[in-house]
Amino acid sequence: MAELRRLAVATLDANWEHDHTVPSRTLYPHQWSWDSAFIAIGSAHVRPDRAWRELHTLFAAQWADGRVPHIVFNPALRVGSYFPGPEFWGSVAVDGGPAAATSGIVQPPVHAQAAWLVHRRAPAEASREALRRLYPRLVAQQRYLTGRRDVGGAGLACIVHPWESGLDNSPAWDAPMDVVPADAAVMRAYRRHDTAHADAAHRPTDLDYARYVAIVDSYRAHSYRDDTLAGRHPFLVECPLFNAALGAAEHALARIATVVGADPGPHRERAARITEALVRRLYDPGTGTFRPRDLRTDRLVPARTVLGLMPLILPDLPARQVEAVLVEACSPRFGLASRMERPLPTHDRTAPDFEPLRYWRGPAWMNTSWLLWRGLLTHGRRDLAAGLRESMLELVATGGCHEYFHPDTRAGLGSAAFSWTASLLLDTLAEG
Ligand code: 9WN
Repeated sequence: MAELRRLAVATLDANWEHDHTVPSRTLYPHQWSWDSAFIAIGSAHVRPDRAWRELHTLFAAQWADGRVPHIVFNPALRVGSYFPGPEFWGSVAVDGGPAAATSGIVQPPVHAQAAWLVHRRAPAEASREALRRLYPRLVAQQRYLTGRRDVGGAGLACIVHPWESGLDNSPAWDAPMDVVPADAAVMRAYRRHDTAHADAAHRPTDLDYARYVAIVDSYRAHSYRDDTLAGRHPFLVECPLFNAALGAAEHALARIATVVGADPGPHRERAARITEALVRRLYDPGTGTFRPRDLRTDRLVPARTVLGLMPLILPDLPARQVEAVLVEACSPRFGLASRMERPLPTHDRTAPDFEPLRYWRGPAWMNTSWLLWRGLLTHGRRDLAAGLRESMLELVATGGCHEYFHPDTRAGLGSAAFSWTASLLLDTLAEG
């Protein structure tokens, strides 16, 4: 355990870049939104100053409308150090964009929960001050997502790009992506940076990338405006992970509000409304699963992925849905148990399109396991939480601080020194 802890701290230190942590020096050399939240949670155990710095730096790039961009670009890096880079997004030309160059899309709002966990780790005047600084920004982030992004008008936030889910090429997006017009040949005009640093067979395909580019092209052409998305935007989906994070953020904000002298009541009310909408819109009583809703067809997507287990992070998830998530998680599809044979995969192991090596289409990832682990603790399932924790530790003990892992052998895949694997390991170790 001491060895694992040392590896995690060394990984985070090596990825620290003056005011933020890069997810990976090779593959992702800028600052990413939900990575920074996960990184702050682990950094709090060893370098609390950096944990707060990480969050402040990210929120300094918040847009006037409240959106927190999914990438904040480091201007010191050479052009071409990541695709798609700042010139592709063109954020500096958009009204309401920050001074820093950023992307124009968001990622799951796990930041309020991160801020709360960082504070709870060592509550002191400095951390209360940090919460006072962040609170209005976190509230603005929620207002953006529950307001402008409620494209379906039913009380949930809609994602406008698979990158916004954080699980970019999950089989959950296959059905909505199939109808996005694109030609893989478009990618000849660009240079993918990821396949120069990772095995192309473990990454999204060129056709996936052609569609990613087409969706951004469409959003950017409308200056990243959200008011007329319905009817014109090629990808509009309500995601269970994203919306579970949205609800959990209101619970965290209620706690933060009591520390900073604000009223927790409205946060609790909003949290209850989000949970109710999530159950109403994304829970399918027929299969007992949560699945994303494609707003263009108004249907739940067919794939059963790890996204469907994420509503467990909501403390007010009704008992019936808690049980349903546990049945799905403990089934052969995901293999959760108090003694786990294999790590938690990101896709249904029994599905014909399960791919053990390709990114979010099967491999085990530390963040989805960590979210489920936190959810199990929230709902008092200590036996299953202990089993999952054991399996997460084994994963890193076998594969190192890799980005993702083979779901059978636990061999490390992707980047070899990945920040959130390291930081969430530190958090997992601390709760032993
Ligand atoms: C696109 C940084 C990010 C993570 C995402 C992960 C991957 C980017 C990419 O890396 O996405 O945002 O280039 O593939 O899918 O969850 O935040 O670690």
